[in-house]
Amino acid sequence: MSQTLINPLELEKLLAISCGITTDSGDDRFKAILTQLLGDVCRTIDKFDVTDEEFWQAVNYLNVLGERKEVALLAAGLGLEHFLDMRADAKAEAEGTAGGTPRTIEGPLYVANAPLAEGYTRMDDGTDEGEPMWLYGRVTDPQGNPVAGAVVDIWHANTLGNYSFFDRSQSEYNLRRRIKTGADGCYAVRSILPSGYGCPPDGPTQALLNQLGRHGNRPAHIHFFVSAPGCKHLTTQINLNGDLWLWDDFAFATREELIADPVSVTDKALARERDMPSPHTEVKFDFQLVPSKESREQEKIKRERVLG
Ligand code: MBD
Ligand code: FE
Repeated sequence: MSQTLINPLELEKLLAISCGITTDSGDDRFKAILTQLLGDVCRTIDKFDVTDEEFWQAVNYLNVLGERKEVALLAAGLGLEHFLDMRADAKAEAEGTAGGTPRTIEGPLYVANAPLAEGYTRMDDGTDEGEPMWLYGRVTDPQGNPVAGAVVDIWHANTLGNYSFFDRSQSEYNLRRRIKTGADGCYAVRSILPSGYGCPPDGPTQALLNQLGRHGNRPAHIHFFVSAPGCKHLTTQINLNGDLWLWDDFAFATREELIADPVSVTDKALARERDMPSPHTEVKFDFQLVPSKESREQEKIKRERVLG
């Protein structure tokens, strides 16, 4: 089984030509990376004596993955997106720029340009009879001083675990909003408690997970981009405590510091003050941003994103 048939030198000769090592044009970094990656694929085929049928099945799988637009979903499920976080954390640690609220993955379901409000807004369109949620907190610097003019970009699923835009049955930008903080650094939204997400059961990501004996579920969570001039951009999520999948997220995004407790609010006067139904659930989460002078660090990672 692990008897290889191919001489490594012959493989290197093939790769040198197929990856353009023997030409002057093209991009050297790209050539080097592809040589490594393609070589790893070839060595894997040789090591496991991968059959032609298996190879063409894999080719077809990649086609289906692309057709269904699930490549980013699979990247999350295989832990590749989390691996990028592990590297970013290690880099920040090494550079002495670690600190603030921890990052965790963006995931594949962000939509840019959600409606922008000052201080407070409502995120749900009122059609989903979920548990009303008051989500609020403060953006500060590491010393605890409020950060004014921070933009808190929030997105989350409905009670079925579905996200607007990708779920065409929801209204435009439902459960997606941006809130700009005032002088107190505070943000607050009225929304509904989200449910956890499950991979499309008939999709290629779930099919692969099945072959690995894994599930494709995420605990209930809320996504955030938090940014402000002079601060390092933060991509993160909070997980709602008590969820069955809290420590068994198929996308590896849970972190101890990012767990928030949903608390039942029965104080009628407080509900009235918030213009919320009584009772409702509140979720409080504060963000700490780390200062940064580099404009590249102040923005989210460049990545092709949907524009509503
Ligand atoms: C999600 O909602 C999500 O956040 C991730 C990372 C993957 C799939 C669905
Ligand atoms: Fe999500």
